[in-house]
Amino acid sequence: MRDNQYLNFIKKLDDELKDECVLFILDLLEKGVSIKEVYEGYIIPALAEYECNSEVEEICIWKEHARTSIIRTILEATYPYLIKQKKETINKSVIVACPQLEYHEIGAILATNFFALEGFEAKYIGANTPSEQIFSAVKIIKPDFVALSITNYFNIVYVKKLTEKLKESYPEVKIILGGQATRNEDTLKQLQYDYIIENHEDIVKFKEGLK
Ligand code: B12
Repeated sequence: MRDNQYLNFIKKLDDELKDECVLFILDLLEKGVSIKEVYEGYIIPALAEYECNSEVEEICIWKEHARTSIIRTILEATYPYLIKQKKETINKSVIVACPQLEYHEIGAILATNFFALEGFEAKYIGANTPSEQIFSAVKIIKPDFVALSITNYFNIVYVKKLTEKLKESYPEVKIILGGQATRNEDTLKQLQYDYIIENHEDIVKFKEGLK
C-alpha cells in the first residue's frame, strides 16, 4: 500500500505535469528526505509499477517515453543532493553500460548513482552501447568492474559474446550483471559474470565484501 504523498506524485506523473513533478521531488529533498528514499520510494516504483491504460500500442510507447523523460529530468535535477550525500571514496571504479539494443536505461543510471553514493568512482557510458565501445572504455579506463544492465532477454546474445571476450582479454576486470533479465536463471546460465547485483542494498553488501 503506497502512502498519499506517493499517490500525489503519481497523479502528477500520470498527468505528465513535468514542472510539478520536479518541484515535488525537490521539495521532499529540501525537507530532508534522502536521495536513496526518493529513488526507492518514488522513482523506481513510478516506472516499475507503471501500466499503460491504453489498448493502443503506439500510445503506450510515447507515454512511456514521456514518463521516462520526466524521470530523467528529476534524476538530473536532484543530482546535487546525491553529491552532498556521497560516502567517502573507496578507490574502486565501475563502468556501467546498457549493451547493444538495450534501450532501457533508467535502471543503469540509478545503479551508477547508487555506486557513486557508496563511494565508487562510477561512470555511465550509455544505452544501446555497441560492444566495441564498451571494450574501448574498459581498455582506456581500466576499471575494477564493468556493470551491464540487461532488461530485454533478447539482448543476451550480445551480452554473451561481450562477456566472453571481456573475460578473455581482461580477466582482472570483474563483471557485474544487473537488470530484469538477470532475474531468470536460464538466462544467467548462458553468461559469464562475477556478481549479480540488483539494488542499493546489494551494492552496500558488495562494498562490504571488498574490504
Ligand atoms: C520505461 C520503459 C521503456 C522505455 C525505456 C526508456 C529509457 N530511456 O529507459 C522505452 C519506451 C524505450 C521502452 C521500450 C521497450 N520496452 Co520497455 N519498459 C519500460 C518500463 C515501463 C519501465 C522500465 C524502467 O525504467 N523501470 C524502472 C527501473 C528503475 O527498474 P529496472 O530497470 O528493473 O532497474 C532496477 C533493477 O533491475 C536494477 N538494475 C537495472 N540495471 C542494473 C544494472 C546494474 C549494474 C545494477 C547493479 C542494477 C541494475 O536497478 C534498478 C533499481 O532497483 C518497463 C515496465 C517494468 N515493469 O519495468 C517496460 C518493459 C521493461 N519494457 C518491455 C518491452 C517489451 C519493451 C519493448 C520491446 C516494447 C516495444 N514493443 O517497443 C521496447 C524494447 C526497447 C529495447 N530494445 O530495449 C517489457 C520487457 C519484457 C521483457 N522481460 O523482455 C517491460 C517489462 C514491459 C512489460 N510489462 O511488458 N520501454
